[in-house]
Amino acid sequence: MGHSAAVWDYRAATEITKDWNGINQFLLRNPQGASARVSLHGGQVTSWRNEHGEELLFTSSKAIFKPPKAMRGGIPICFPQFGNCGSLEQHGFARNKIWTVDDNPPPLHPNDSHGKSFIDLLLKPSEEDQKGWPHSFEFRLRVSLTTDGDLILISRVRNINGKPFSFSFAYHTYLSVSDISEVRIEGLETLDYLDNLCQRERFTEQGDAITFESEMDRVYLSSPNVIAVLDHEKKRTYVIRKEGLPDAVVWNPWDKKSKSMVDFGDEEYKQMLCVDGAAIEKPITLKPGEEWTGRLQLSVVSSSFCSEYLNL
Ligand code: TA6
Repeated sequence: MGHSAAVWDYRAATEITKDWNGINQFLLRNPQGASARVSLHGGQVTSWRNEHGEELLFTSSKAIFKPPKAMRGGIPICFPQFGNCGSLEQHGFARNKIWTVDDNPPPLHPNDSHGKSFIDLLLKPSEEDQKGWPHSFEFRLRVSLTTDGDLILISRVRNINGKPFSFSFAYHTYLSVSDISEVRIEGLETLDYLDNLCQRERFTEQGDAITFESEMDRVYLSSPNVIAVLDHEKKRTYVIRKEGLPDAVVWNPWDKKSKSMVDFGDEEYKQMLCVDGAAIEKPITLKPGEEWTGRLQLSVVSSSFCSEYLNL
């Protein structure tokens, strides 16, 4: 009888630990040694490492790990409001909440489970939340790690209310980069964007690729579903694939704003860049019983291979 290759038990590959606030966090691993960590605090991904153990997400050395404030780094989730364009706190309340494990989520496509380490989380509004945002919803989040080391986030927001509601959304993704002045974004050329540094005035992107020499805080509209962030120094490219997320936020605070943020180092803007899959310009509206899905897949490829990704 031939020996079958050791089958990787993905369920067993999920380790539960408690952070220093006693909040559960889940460490997903794959057979190649890559990993991702997700906290019940905000359903926030707080780490994503490649098979060499290199951290791919930025976290500030001054990050505050004290709920309810979301920690500065990883992938906080902005819901049901992006930014301060609404009556709620900046970026909504989801990132400040303690989520629960979803033991029995409605099925996803088999491809979203097969050969992946994953964890399913659930957020339901508290009575307190409903005072500020009077809507009943179920927010299901699956975070998974593939055998290739890709990080996938699948959000499903269901309206279990008696009446329609609308929301905006972003995966506020803090990418770790070697030197911001050596980074370029491809895929957002010629698009219109709302400039948060100019009262959300609308402009059209002129440049071929986006490069950085000052503060940037923009919402690129109707962006393609594949965007590439090229880090020349590290000869690597982040390939961002998104579905159900028409907009892309690009944020780097640069020097002045960095100094104004207590949970961010003055020079740290050089090692991070936020590129968020988002739905902002046209809020998502759900009728009772309807469900929205927003999918983000992050991959890292060596820069010499990136162009073929963009032709998808
Ligand atoms: O567009 C990104 C942004 O809205 C910026 O304006 C900046 O405020 C950033 O998010 C961080 O927000 P936070 O509330 O986490 O400090």
